[in-house]
Amino acid sequence: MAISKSDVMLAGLSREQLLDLHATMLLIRRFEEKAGEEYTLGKIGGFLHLYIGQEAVATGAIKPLRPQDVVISSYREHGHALVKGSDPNAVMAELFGRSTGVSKGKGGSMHIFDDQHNFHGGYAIVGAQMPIACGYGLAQKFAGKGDITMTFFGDGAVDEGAFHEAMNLAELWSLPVVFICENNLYSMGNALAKAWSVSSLEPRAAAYGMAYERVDGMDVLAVRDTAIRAIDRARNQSKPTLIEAMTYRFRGHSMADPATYRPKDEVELWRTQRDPIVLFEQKLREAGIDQETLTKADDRAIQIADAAAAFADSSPFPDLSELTQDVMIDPTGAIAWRRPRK
Ligand SMILES: Cc1ncc(C[n+]2csc(CCOP(=O)(O)OP(=O)(O)O)c2C)c(N)n1
Ligand SMILES: [Mg+2]
Repeated sequence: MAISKSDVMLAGLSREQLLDLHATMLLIRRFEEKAGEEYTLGKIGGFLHLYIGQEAVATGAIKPLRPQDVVISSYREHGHALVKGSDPNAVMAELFGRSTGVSKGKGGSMHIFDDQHNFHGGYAIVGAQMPIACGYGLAQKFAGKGDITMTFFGDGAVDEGAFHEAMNLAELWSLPVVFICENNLYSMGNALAKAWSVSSLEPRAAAYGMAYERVDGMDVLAVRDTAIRAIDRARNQSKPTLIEAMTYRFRGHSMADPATYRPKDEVELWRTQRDPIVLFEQKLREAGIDQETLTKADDRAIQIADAAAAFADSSPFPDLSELTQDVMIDPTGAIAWRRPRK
């Protein structure tokens, strides 16, 4: 949205737009912290992969999208869903496995799916979302409405065949897909230097002739700028881009991971010097936004996260009859959906 020159406060954005980015990062942070707490209390089962530390990537990249655009991600996806517009209550209820969850409590943390907001998963298989993103991109290209797909994955996913298949097809077929690798330097306990023969994704993009940009994933404004260029290329030229966002997860791989494989001073450095929210708040204060406004936004994020947990906890588990709903069955030999999509 264009704003008048006098409204510009920082990086071409108005106060309102800047505070929206800030509130969104805080929402993810406080939501994830609450989810971590509830997991420890035994309210959330299965695996739980927190996004804490990486908030600037989802926020900066997804905010400039339109509602019709598709986002598709990995198992570390709560933040992406929240930025795309999913209701925090429904996302938290999904983590709790309740019927009010965004996937009716049958998907859990790794399978958030919200058709209404065009958030199309939540994939637990590393790299699975990338060829699927190409499928969405191909459909969007045929539909000709200018919609695009953005897909998120980790540095571990680029060693999967699926990444290379997707990159090749996206460029070959000129698909409107934005690929965003959230390079947090580790895939589970494996450090990047032990996994990659090169130190950036640039040569891999070059191998497929694809546009590439590397960005500081702890700087929400830089991520936003980079994403806007890639979104524009996808929407107006039907061309893919590979973005490598340099970031760090502040917690273990999942709640089950004590993360002893990372040097303590490295973790400390990222947490204390590179926190994307702290860095952005410094910029906002320098631009003239007072601390009270920032604190109020944080209080609001805490309230939303607490309310989401209370909502989830008071929601029922799915009824037993739900067990056979929304699954593909084949009672007659002909594949049929038990509950056809509307
Ligand atoms: C095909 C496949 N292989 C292995 C796994 C087990 N696994 C789950 S997460 C993960 C690490 C992925 O790391 P990365 O892509 O860097 O994402 P991050 O967890 O850092 O966000 C692995 C190996 C899996 N889920 N799927
Ligand atoms: Mg990683």
